[in-house]
Formats: sequence, C-alpha cells, structure tokens
Amino acid sequence: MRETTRVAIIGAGPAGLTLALLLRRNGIDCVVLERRARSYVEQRQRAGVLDHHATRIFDQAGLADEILTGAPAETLLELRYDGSPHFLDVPSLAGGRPSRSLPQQLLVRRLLAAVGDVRFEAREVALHDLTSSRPRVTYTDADGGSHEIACSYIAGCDGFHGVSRRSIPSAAVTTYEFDHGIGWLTLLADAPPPRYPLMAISSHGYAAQFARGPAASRFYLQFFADDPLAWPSSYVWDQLRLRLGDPSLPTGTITDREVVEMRSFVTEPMAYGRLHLAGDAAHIITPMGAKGMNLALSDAATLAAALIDGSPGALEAYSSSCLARTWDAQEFSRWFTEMVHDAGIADPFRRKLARARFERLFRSPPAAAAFADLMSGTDY
Ligand code: RFL
Repeated sequence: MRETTRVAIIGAGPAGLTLALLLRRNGIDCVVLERRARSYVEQRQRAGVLDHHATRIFDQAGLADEILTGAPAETLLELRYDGSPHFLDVPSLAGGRPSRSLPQQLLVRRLLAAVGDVRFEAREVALHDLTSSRPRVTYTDADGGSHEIACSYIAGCDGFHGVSRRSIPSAAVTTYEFDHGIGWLTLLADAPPPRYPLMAISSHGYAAQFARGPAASRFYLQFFADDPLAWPSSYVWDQLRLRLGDPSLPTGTITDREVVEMRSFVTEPMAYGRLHLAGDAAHIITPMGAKGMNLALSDAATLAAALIDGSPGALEAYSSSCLARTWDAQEFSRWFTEMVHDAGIADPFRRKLARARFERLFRSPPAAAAFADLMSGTDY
C-alpha cells in the first residue's frame, strides 16, 4: 500500500506522540509508526517528573487540561546526608516555576488518547532517500502487509535502540559517549511514597525514593561489584533502610527490578537531510536531574515549531538549539551525579569536593537558585 503524508514519525514514546499532537493540532498531517503493541507502550514505566519547562509546552499549546490534569506540583526536594535531612524549595528558588509529578505511562496514555491514530506493531521500518526532497518510509504491518509512505520530513523519535539514528551514514555524524562507571538497581514497589522526592547520600552508596502514584514508590540503589538482580528482597530493604537512614522505612511488594547503567550519549548534528532525530534517538542522559523525558519533550516542541514555521531557517536551527539544551542538561546531570555518588568512593579528595558541592547549596542562595533553575528546566 502506498500513501503520502507531510511528516512520518517513527516511535510513539513521549517525543513522537508530543510531536504528532502538536503537528495535528496545527493542521499538519503526520503518520506515527510504533514497533510495539499499544498495551506495551501504555504500560512502560520510566520517568515520573515533568519539569516546568516541559509543562509549559502543553500549557502554551492549550493542552493543559488534556495532558496535565491532576498532576501535582512538586514542592520540596529532600537531600538526606548520612541520615540527616536537608530541604530545598526548588519551585520558589526557581522563581515560582514548579515541576509536576506525572508518571511517564500516564503521560503516554493521555498523549495517545489526544493523538488518535497511531500504527502499532509496525515491523521492519526502513528509511529511504533521506537527502532527497521526498523521503520514504517502508514497513510491514501486524498482518504482514507491506506499506510505503512518501513524505516531506521524517522524525526519528524511536529511542536509543531505534532504526532512525542507524539510518544516518556514520561519517555524517559525531557521537559522544560517556560511561559514568555507576550502576543502580531500580525497583518499583507497592510501598508508601515519601512526602517529598528523596535523594540520600551516604558512604554506603546512593539511594533514592520517589512517588509513583499514591501507593507506590520507585527506589534507586547504587550497586558496586555484584549482580543486584540476585539480591534477596530482605537485603534490598536492609540497604534502603541503611542508606536512607530510616530504620522504620515501610516495605511492600517489589513489582519490578531493573539495572540502570549510568551512561550518556549525544549525536551531533541531530539531523541528516530530511530526517530529524528527537529524544532518546539523539541523546541519552543519566537519570540524575530527571532530564531524559523532559529533553525528549523539548526536542518534540522545537521540531514541531520548526515544521509549523516551515521555513528552511527554522529547520536548520533545530539541531543546534536542541544540542545547546542537551549539553546544558548533560553537564548538570554529571555535576549532580558526582555530588550524590562521590561520598561512597575511595578517593578522600573527591569525597571532600562532593561534600563542599552539597554544602554550597545550603550556604549560598545564588548557588541554590542556579540548581533550582536547572531542576525546573531552563527556558531556552
Ligand atoms: P522512548 O520512550 O524510548 O520511545 C521510543 C519509541 O520508539 C519505539 N521504537 C520503534 N518504533 C518503530 N520502529 C522502530 N524500529 C522502533 N524502535 C523503537 C519504541 O517502542 C518506543 O515506543 O523515547 P523518547 O520518546 O525519546 O522518550 C525518552 C524517554 O522515554 C526517556 O528519556 C526517559 O524514560 C528516561 N528516564 C527518565 N527521564 C526523566 O526525565 N526522568 C526520570 O526520572 C527518568 N527515569 C528513565 C528513567 C529511563 C529509564 N529506563 C529504563 C531507560 C528511569 C528508567 C528506569
């Protein structure tokens, strides 16, 4: 089957769906191809915070009711150091710019409902003629039918393992990779969430606890040499109690366990011919600072604005404006990563630096304001 559209979007994650929604609401025709089934996409649990910059994307597009309803504004952030609590009022420090708590799977469900038509279970997606004025996408549907879509632009929103970035000749891009040398066990548990997002720094290693709805928590636990997926639940809870400095931490059924290796990756430029990459397809970042999903949404909004504008200049500026924001977030995430993990490393000099970095946040109002500005999402 052959058809035409203005924009072919590969991937129905936060980036692809936000792009599709913004384009369709502005009268631009697009087709969204997703490799997975709808039920899988709707249930994939990952991020939980929309920073203020990302919430503004939906506000400014008149989509706040559809997308943000009921998502509570974040208030305080707790940084616990060796069991001793310290609080930062991030929204106030950032000049009244609160982030909102919205689990990624709920955001994706709302986006799917607002976007409407998405083609799930699209297999063997392939991109063709990217440097021509009429690129094409081919794919096979769930029943084995072959399809070809001719379009003006392709948006590669298919995540880090997708096909879009791999369709660019390697000589046309530069990639930057960094392994932070840190691993986390991440858990979802039916355990009461903390009152405020909680990050705990200790010589036993980093731990954190965040709300995932009214009765569930996501926990993070840094691991060192052994395989944390083999840890018995009793050991997991012992370690959480120790590092969070909370001997009476309420436990619950662990519903999911995953290992996260802290890696960063950036592709430059984020475009090749008529293909534009957005979100994890172009860059990944450590979860410190919670910027992954937010960068994906910001890319989508920038790309939508350029496609709506339609001028060659707007599309040419897409990559550099997204990369500036991406590197800013990478630097913040690395800075934050060192601050909360270096208390557990062998090097005493770096342990002292990390402690000084932490204390500066509570001694210096401009330092706290700069931190809060980055947490809330810089408005550029
Ligand atoms: P996604 O969400 O990976 O979506 C890409 C979509 O493309 C589909 N796809 C294909 N479709 C068609 N053809 C192909 N060949 C395809 N290949 C792939 C996939 O099935 C998928 O539906 O990318 P997107 O839209 O760029 O969004 C990025 C975010 O999902 C990601 O940055 C965040 O989840 C990262 N992340 C976090 N970000 C935050 O902002 N705050 C957090 O607290 C946070 N926590 C996390 C995270 C990521 C995690 N994992 C597992 C990677 C916690 C975890 C555990």
